[in-house]
Amino acid sequence: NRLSKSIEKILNHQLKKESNASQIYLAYGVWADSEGFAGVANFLFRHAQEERDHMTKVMGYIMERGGRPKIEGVDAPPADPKNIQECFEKIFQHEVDNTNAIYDIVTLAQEEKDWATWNFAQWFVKEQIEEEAMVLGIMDKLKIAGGTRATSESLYYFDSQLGKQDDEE
Ligand code: OFO
Repeated sequence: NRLSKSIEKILNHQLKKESNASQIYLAYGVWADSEGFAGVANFLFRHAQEERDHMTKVMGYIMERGGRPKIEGVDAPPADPKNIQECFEKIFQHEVDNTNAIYDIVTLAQEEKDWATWNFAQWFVKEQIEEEAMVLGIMDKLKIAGGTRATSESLYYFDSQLGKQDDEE
């Protein structure tokens, strides 16, 4: 059966959120590179691509269910972070916000007894657990490196490790 109008609408909202997420990671990656954090930039650029993959996943699902994806303009990314700590704090807040948006899809799918969409959204529920854990893990490493008082040596090490980090960690 086809998607209901309300499910189509919430999925299109999510499609746009994933595009915006990709833009945030891109913008922060450019910022990180300009600050000399080549490893962080590399990590953020790779993640921007993952967000774009999330967007196309939602787009594909809407089409598969007979709906019409809306490809709209993306929002301007937020201002540059003040420092590397704020960069990851903002990213973490963004991921928590995205998790809540996914939960809204699950809730609506449940209310409408749209079990296909409910099942589709479970992939994102799992993905958000991983993404939040990944960002928290990076924030822990930053803390160990000395937080705002980190030496340039420890930041250098942090940066080179992040450049090599496996995205699906
Ligand atoms: Fe698409 O998972 Fe992050 O935002």
